[in-house]
Amino acid sequence: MFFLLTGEPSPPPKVFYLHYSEVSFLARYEALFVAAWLALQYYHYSTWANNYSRVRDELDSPTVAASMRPFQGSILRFFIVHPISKSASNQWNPPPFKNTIHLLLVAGYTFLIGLHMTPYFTPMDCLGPEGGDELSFFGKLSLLLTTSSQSSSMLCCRYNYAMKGFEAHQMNRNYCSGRVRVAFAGSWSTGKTYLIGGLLGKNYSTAQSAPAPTTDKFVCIAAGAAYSDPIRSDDFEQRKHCEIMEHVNDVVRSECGGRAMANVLDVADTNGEFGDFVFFDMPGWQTEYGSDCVYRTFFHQLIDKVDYTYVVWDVHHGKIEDDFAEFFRNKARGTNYELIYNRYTRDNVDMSFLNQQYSKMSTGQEILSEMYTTKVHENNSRLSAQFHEDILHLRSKIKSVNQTVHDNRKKMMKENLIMHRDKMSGIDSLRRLKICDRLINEDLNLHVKPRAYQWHWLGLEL
Ligand SMILES: Nc1nc2c(ncn2[C@@H]2O[C@H](COP(=O)(O)OP(=O)(O)OP(=O)(O)O)[C@@H](O)[C@H]2O)c(=O)[nH]1
Ligand SMILES: [Mg+2]
Repeated sequence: MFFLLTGEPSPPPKVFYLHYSEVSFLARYEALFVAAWLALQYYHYSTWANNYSRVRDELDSPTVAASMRPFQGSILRFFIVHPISKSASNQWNPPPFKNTIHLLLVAGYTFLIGLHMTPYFTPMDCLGPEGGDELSFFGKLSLLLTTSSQSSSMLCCRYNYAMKGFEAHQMNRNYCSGRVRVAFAGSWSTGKTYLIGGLLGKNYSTAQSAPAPTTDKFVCIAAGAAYSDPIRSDDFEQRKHCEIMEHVNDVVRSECGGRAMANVLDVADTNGEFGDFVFFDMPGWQTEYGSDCVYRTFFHQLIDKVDYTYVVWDVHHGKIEDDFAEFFRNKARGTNYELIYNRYTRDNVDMSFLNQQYSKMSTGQEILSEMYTTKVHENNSRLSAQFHEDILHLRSKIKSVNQTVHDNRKKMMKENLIMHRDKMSGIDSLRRLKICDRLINEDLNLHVKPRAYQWHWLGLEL
């Protein structure tokens, strides 16, 4: 039956091929396939059961044939069929093992049907408070048996599961879980570090003996920590907020002949207001970075991988270098980045110059207006009150970025899934495809409440 249906000389690979590489086709006609597998499973099971009942009757009868006797109580009795031919000496021939094929086929179809059922179970690794990472097997098992609702890390974990195997560093994780990552970029000495200090309420600590006027490192600042200092190398709880630095350096290594950026630093800060955020301070862009593969790639990749960038302009010289502006060309102002006019005073803004500079960053015709931009006044004795008000405003703006970022992450995840859904392969591809489709159609939609997965028992997703 199995052979007939597939019509190929080596049929099992053909059926498995469907489950490996043609999953979107398989998913489209799933009901049909499942019905066929069930029918075939039933057919082979009943054939087997029928054969076995005759074997059992024979084995149970007092006049059991000599050739059948060795099978009494043996596990092999499940694999044989009742002998149908006799030898020259009028003895029943040893029974052939023809029932084996039916058992194997039943197992095969059960396996295939199992593949159609696994999509309804959350991947084991995704169950748990932090995607199940730190849980023991029994911890996971106890979670399986309790009802829990869907957390964002579970959404993320299911996304990663669906996208398994597709260029992990490029797209997985960075759109997914974790804190909101906000970078402060711009030319040299425009006040990036100064602004971050204003937001945190104090300068972040790089533990340098002399205060460095110029940022010479890419600094990842994780707020909400128990201490303010460079993160201890074994404090993995804090370090994980900065893991993007390592991902960026992986790309740098692969693009710059194995060389990586050495000037990176992870810093912890006690500020609790931005406990959901990670800030990135960067060296101010200088023209010579454009020709240095390591610097150039690190800048580009970091800007690409953070959720939001503030480009800080000192309005005294609101200049942006051409090669730096290029990193923002395909990004949307307001969604991916925003400009800050730092050291603003009423009389020092030259909008036409700023617009000319801005045009290097954008592909559109949009004109900047002083009214709709983020300004931070010069912090001098005269404008200090204004400065503090601007910082308060910037703080609430950054907190509102949170929503934009989470929406964006969902959009990117959805785009990636749509792009890759037809390319899934592997024995778990049907499961990945269906988890992927549920993410696309339900969980990743912005204005729909994510499913609560009340049927979480045993990780069941219905
Ligand atoms: N008075 C005053 N000084 C400012 C203001 N913003 C920045 N500064 C000063 O400008 C100088 C440069 O500021 P930074 O914050 O170091 O600039 P940066 O963009 O981090 O510079 P790099 O790291 O070298 O790219 C510092 O001496 C700051 O104290 C401001 O609003 N008022
Ligand atoms: Mg700086």
